[in-house]
Amino acid sequence: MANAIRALAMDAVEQAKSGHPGLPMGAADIATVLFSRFLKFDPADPAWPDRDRFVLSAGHGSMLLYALLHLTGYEAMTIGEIKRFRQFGSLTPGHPEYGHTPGVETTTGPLGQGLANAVGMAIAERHLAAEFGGDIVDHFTYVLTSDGDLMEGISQEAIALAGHLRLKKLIVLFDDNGISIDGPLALADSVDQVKRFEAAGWTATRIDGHDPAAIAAALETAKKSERPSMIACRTIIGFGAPTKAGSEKSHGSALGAEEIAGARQKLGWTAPAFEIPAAIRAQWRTAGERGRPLRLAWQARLAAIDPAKRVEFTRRTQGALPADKLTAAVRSLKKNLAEAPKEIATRSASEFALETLTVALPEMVGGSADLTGSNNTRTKAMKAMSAADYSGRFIHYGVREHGMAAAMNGMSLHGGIIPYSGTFLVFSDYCRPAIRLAALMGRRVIHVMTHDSIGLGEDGPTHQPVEHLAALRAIPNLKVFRPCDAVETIECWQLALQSENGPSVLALTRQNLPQLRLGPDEENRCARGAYELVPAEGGDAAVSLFATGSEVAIAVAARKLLAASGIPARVVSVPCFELLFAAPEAERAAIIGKTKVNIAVEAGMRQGWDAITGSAGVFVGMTGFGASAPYKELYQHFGVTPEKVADAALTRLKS
Ligand SMILES: Cc1ncc(C[n+]2csc(CCOP(=O)(O)OP(=O)(O)O)c2C)c(N)n1
Repeated sequence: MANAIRALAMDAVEQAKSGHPGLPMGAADIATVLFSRFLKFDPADPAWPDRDRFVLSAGHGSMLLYALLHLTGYEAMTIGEIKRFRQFGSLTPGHPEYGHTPGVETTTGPLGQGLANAVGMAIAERHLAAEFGGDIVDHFTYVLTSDGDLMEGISQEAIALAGHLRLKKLIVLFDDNGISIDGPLALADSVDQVKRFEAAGWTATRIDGHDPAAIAAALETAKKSERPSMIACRTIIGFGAPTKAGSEKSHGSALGAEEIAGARQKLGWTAPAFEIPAAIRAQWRTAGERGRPLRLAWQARLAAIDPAKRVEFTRRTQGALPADKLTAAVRSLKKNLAEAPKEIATRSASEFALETLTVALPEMVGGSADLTGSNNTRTKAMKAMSAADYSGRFIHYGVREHGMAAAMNGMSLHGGIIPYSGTFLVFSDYCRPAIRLAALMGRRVIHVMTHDSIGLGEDGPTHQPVEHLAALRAIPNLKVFRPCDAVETIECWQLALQSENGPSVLALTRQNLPQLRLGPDEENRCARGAYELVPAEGGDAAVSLFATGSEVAIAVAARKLLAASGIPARVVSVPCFELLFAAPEAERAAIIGKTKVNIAVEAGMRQGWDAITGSAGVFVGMTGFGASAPYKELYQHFGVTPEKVADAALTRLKS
């Protein structure tokens, strides 16, 4: 059975003339034992909520997964798809892509991410089991990792968090082949991975990864462990290849006809390319059918639980929002602000919103990378999640931004949870690879990122984001929200929650801001990405002032100065570029308007703004790094002030 995986991997890579045969050939025995005897799955229902998850963290070994999906009977994964490995539009892209290929649990390729996603999946499993009961939620999360996964820094964050939370249903199979691209691992690494995992609170063991009995025994033991488990499986990369096995030469290129012929001989595999002998195919099909009765039994258990609980479980796992509750929550929050306006930081406005939103949406699971008191992401009622109580809805991620963001992706992929986080905006750099994957996979994860500009003041340039808004806006399918006051903060939260098919970042201030949206207003004015907050007075607008977040108040003050000079100016708040750019052309043109002078105000870099102001527009913001000082002084020093904005408008009007 394992040789069927090896043959398909060799043949598909050969046909594509590119790909990675080494890992599938080396890890074939591990995968065969796992898929034929342990993994709870049903190819007829790839999204069954209580299936075991299998994450191929070493995504370059994608042919391992595609071969398994084909052999166990995932209908879509035909031999034709295997033959079209790495071709445009096939179900067999170079690296596994979530949402593209049924049976692929997460997009992997950037090493380390899959392992950290799996930690999130295992957290989600424990949390939902605590909430809905072990009858309905009770599955394992298995991960296949490579040396590369374990060398990446993110793996340390993931391993430490999993060990701390004692995620006993997480089992890592380490393809311990001692080879990476450059050659033997000894060139760059000498970590004892078993000791490393043990130090992080895992059960860890070392076995022969080509001995099915040893693999099965280790998995049996791991399933009974009270801690997460790591099984280091000593394997030979490219197992079976006569001259390239055990060498980096089998890692990432086609083996060549001669080597493949030699491997067939060595493995005793006589079938032609892409053909699987009937008896072996039948064994694999039997392996694929094991899960059906388990799924049916689970469905019967689900049908037998309290109907209200079943409805809620189904809603949660399908990712459907409780629309009425969300609308009511937003309405009451906005009513409250209309009656008693608040001059608060948007991070505090976010906390104010969360107090109500997290009650309306029990699927929200919050957290912070050790900045809870600064990010304001923990509400009064939220219990911390811990190994002793997985029902807690607040995760103290520790100082692990990257691991946090990747675990959130895993929670979202698992289903049943809308994860949101907290850190400083400047540390979005530490989350970026995972945010990019959330965007690529179209997952609803929400990052609360506070201290969003020089407005944080005395912590200085190391902590003051300047290029981060532009850098985040450059990620496709990511919504970057920068609300200007408490009302916009609520509206942006609503939009982030409703953003079913993509992640969001909420960039929030440390410093207090005036409430600019006054009076009752049920419309979500942030929904179009930008809107005229204050119209021009005393004639048609000669100047449009565009701003986000804390700089909107500066634009409003500049408008007043211009009015005093007899210049009518309008202020457009731009809480979300992505939504504005997604609006129909005519609507976008109307919002942007056609005044003689366009000025953008943002305490960040100019990059990206020309799409709104035009290249002839004026930008008032940052041109380099910030400095350490009280924030009001910094705004003066860097010239992000109403006076500078008004001066710029007057100068431009005269030219
Ligand atoms: C973050 C990241 N950096 C670099 C790469 C490129 N890359 C792909 S596989 C690999 C290492 C291969 O070694 P290993 O993980 O042991 O896999 P094996 O050779 O056993 O297949 C590298 C550096 C990547 N995919 N992701």
